[in-house]
Amino acid sequence: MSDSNGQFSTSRTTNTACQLDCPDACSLSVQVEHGRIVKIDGSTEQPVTNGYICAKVRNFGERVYGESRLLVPGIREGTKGRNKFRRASWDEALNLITKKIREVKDRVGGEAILPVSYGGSNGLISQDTSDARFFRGLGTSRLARTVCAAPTRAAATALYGRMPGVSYQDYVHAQLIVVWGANPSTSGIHLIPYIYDAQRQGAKLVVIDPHTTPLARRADLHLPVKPGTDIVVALAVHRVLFETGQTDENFLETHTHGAKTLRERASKWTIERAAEISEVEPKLLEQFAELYKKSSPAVIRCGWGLERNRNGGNAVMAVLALPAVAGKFGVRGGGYTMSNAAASNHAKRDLALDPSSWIDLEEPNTRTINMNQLGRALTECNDPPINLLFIYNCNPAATLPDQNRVLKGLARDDLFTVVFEQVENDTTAFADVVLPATTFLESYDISRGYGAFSLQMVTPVIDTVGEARPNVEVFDELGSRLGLRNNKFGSDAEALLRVLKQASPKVKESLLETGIAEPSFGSTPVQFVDVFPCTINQKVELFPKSLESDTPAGLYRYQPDPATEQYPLTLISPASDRTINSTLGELHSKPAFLQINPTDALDRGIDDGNSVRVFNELGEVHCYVKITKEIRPGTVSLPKGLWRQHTLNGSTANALVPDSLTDLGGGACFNDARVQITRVMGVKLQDQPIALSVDTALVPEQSTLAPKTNGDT
Ligand SMILES: Nc1nc2c(c(=O)[nH]1)N[C@H]1C(S)=C(S)[C@@H](COP(=O)(O)OP(=O)(O)OC[C@H]3O[C@@H](n4cnc5c(=O)[nH]c(N)nc54)[C@H](O)[C@@H]3O)O[C@H]1N2
Ligand SMILES: Nc1nc2c(c(=O)[nH]1)N[C@H]1C(S)=C(S)[C@@H](COP(=O)(O)OP(=O)(O)OC[C@H]3O[C@@H](n4cnc5c(=O)[nH]c(N)nc54)[C@H](O)[C@@H]3O)O[C@H]1N2
Ligand SMILES: [Mo]
Repeated sequence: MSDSNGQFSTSRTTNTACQLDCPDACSLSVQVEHGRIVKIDGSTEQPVTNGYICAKVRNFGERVYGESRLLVPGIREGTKGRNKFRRASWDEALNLITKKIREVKDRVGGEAILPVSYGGSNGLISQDTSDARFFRGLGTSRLARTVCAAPTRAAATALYGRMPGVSYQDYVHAQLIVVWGANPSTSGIHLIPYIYDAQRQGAKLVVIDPHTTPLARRADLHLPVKPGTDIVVALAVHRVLFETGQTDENFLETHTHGAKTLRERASKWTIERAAEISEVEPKLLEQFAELYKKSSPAVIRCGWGLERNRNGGNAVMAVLALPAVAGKFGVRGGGYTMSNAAASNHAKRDLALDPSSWIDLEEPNTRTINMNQLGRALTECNDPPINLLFIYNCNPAATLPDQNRVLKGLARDDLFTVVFEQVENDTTAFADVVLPATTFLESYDISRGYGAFSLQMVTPVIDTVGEARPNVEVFDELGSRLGLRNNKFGSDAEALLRVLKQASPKVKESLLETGIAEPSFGSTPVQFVDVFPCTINQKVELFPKSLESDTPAGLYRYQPDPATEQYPLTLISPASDRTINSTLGELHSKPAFLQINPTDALDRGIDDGNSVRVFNELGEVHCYVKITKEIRPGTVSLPKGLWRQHTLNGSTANALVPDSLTDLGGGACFNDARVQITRVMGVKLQDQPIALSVDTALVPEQSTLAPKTNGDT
């Protein structure tokens, strides 16, 4: 938190932290001239950032001052779905919202109101402070925030009680690095130099991914698994470990429960059987098992790509169980890395920063709606129906499964929808009222990454743009207007101080003075030396019995591929380097490409650059194709985070994604869509750069609230 040039000069550089939904949580240095951001760069406050950042955040100023930025509140004009609003004052907009909330609450009850937020790009102040208090006070329906990491969280909690993972910095100590269902070259770039360093020092690299990711290209072994089959790959390795006596019996005895049952469930997964299901050559599976068996330190970077299917939770359990069974803990660079936000049990106790301690109101016992089934909730719920939606920190029209059902729900005339957003997007298109929100460069927050363990201060570097307001103030104000007066959080700065009061003196002082605070176990803990499982007895629960009845097929049991003759291809949609989820999509106008393997393209008479129809019983996407061997046969890929403007018919991958739930945790099955593809005859990208047969009915029109030229400060 320095202001190197003094606060009165026209040019100053301020240190802050990135708040976006990425494991890396970079520390930033932002240069401001005449009140306007001119440069955003990485700083060295957070050691892993090491002075460099991704292009997305480097260019974040384009979003802050961009054409799509919401500058003032707006009230809908005309049909829903068109992003047409008339300008309103905050007072008028908040009055209308208050009136509607009262009306719905009195007529139907609080449960007819549903707050929709996810908050991956929000810190400890801009989510779960005055917003949580407000919705609790109203007794609204509750939302299960399951769109991401629900299965990985369930698995990591059950096995290890969210034990902190191996830090990026310790990857250089590993002899073997396994990158499993993660693509850090896009989704968390600061891990990459540590992996390169380790390779230079002789470490072997294994990548398990249906894509030939940039790391797969540099790997000693690449296992191009069929999506949804990681569970059998991991169980086959367990079987090898158990059958060849390569388990660490001493560790299993002292530190684990349930190894016997895991062994039993793994016993039928011979290499041959696993190879058949995963469609990976048996030789590669064998080599992987051998390499894992003999290497130490060995670390597994488990990502999120493998969780998003019907076997995802069990797959992650089987993967995370490997270091326990093989005895890989207790050395620097050995063990696993999953989400370190999931290490918050440690952090909460240690840093004493726990949302439940500052929301001084119990959650009401109202119904819970799984956000992955929002479309169904909006179109089918009758007990009572949802009459009022309050959307913030989330872009459901673009990011949730079964997009067509979500859009149908959002288009309901009898639904009153508030969207509190930074930019006009696919969701604001359906709003009755839009409210302009600040970005992380305009308000206070406390950022916590899920790669690093540290907490960081997020400091406003510029004044709020237009009439944008921080979440905490708006929910406070709404609470006041509705008579929920108690215990206001105040401004974002006041809320920050209130939250910091809960922290230990050491953490508070460190955050205020240096902008960063580490938990007491430091930033590079060794698993089973510095940190231990937070389960009962501090043991690894290799077979968490309580989950057996929660999983459709039972623990560690594979559920078969749902592909049919009609829909034989698996569609996946991993992270792209252009957006963070859908955030920043407004800055990209180029159309998206579907990646398809040459054999699948040939079978269908598809050439590079053709436009195709990708479809199943839920919907269809019209887009261009890129033929590439980098995606395995039988699997096709579209980027996640697309906006409706990025395809030819206004549908994204989510129009093809079922709203079925993962085996554990109620997660989304984004990588479990089955589709067919046909060529749209005679149309190539170079022939037809603009939309073909676009269904314009729901494609948003031009902006009416955003500035025509770049905004003010
Ligand atoms: N640039 C950028 N960075 C991001 C994000 C972003 O949108 N853009 N999003 C952030 C968020 S919210 C998250 S959760 C993380 C996610 O970060 P990652 O864990 O890297 O997740 P994904 O990009 O979804 O998928 C990673 C890899 O999994 C592969 N995959 C898909 N299905 C399977 C499968 O069944 N098995 C296996 N083994 N692999 C599979 C994909 O091909 C992909 O290469 O990234 C964060 N970082
Ligand atoms: N097809 C497919 N879809 C996916 C996935 C996939 O793998 N495939 N993965 C998904 C994953 S990993 C995730 S995490 C989800 C995320 O899905 P979302 O939660 O919808 O995340 P974003 O798309 O980033 O949208 C967040 C929105 O919040 C707004 N916002 C940010 N900060 C604030 C604030 O302080 N106040 C207010 N009022 N608004 C704010 C931003 O402007 C942005 O529009 O998407 C999922 N969608
Ligand atoms: Mo995510």
